[in-house]
Amino acid sequence: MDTTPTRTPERDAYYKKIGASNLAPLWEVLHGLILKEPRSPALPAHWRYGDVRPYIMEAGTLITAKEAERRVLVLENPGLRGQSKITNTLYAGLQLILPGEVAPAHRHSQSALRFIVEGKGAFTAVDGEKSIMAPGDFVITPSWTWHDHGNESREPMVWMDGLDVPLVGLLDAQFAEAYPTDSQPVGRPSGDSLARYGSGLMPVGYETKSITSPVFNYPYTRTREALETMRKAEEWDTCHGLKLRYVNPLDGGFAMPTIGTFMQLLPKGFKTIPYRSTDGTVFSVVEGKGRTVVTDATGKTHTYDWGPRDTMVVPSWLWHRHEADDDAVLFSFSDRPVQSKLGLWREMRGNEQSMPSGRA
Ligand code: GTQ
Repeated sequence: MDTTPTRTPERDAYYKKIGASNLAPLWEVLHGLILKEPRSPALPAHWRYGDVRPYIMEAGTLITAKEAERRVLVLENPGLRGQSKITNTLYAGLQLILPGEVAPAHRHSQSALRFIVEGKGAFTAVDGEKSIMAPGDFVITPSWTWHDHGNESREPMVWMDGLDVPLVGLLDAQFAEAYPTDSQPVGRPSGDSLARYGSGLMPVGYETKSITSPVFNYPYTRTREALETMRKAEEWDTCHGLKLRYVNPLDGGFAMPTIGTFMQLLPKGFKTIPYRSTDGTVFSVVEGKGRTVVTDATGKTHTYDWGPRDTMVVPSWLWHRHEADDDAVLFSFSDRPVQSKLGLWREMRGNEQSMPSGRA
């Protein structure tokens, strides 16, 4: 069943003939089209913040946020160079805003998340509300909402952008436009959406057509407190430690329709057992040191020793496991909501003894 039929002069002549009519024989390509299991062109990768930060700061001397529109270093998957992708479906980058700068307002059909890496006090304005950001905060820019970023603090601010650009591009469903002015008018106080929708309460009669969470900023202080309180129950998942999913309080679904977001705690000394899933996943380290071991498609093992602010990507269906040297907190995101809705998402848990190798 795995072999492609042999080529013969007659067959080749026939392929050439039908090729002129934009036709091609399926049997020549079938085994590359219908795979037994995922074979992502993406590779596992690790960006140490200490290596990347000098380049980010250097970008700040070369171009302003306004001229760049978004001054971002794209985290390019080494297996997908030149495509502005960190996985096959997702984009990620590190964005720098210096004190006093503004990244002008625009909107697009791609959904975006910001995960704050360094600095404190800059804002993202979404739909008339300024969200002041601090490290570890998860901030959402829903599809087609006006957004601009600014830094009224005295320090540089760096955050990771995660967008569904490749996915929306695959669907040829993208639109974008610029706002007439750099900044949008602010009509609601900071923290309004969190107070309204993120406190286990909801304004009576509230209705929305949006499929994105109405909470724009999930502050790290609350997330960390939840993890810290929950750890006392000592209910550790062997593959994930203690892993929480960000939710839309309206329906308990993912906070964003196309991107799933998670925060997990691995207590000091914890070693997970191997795990893999079909959603290629981007990790950003918030706290602690440790390592992640990933087995790539060729069976080769990659060990990433990580620390705070590092980024990693584990592509679809590759076995990986984590070890924490300190209490470690990892943020992650993937296209899981899309795969789940389409009935495609799968996961597999390894065993205690060993890292399953290759693609058994
Ligand atoms: O902040 O709106 O990294 O539109 C890439 C595209 C950030 C943004 C990116 C964008 C943005």
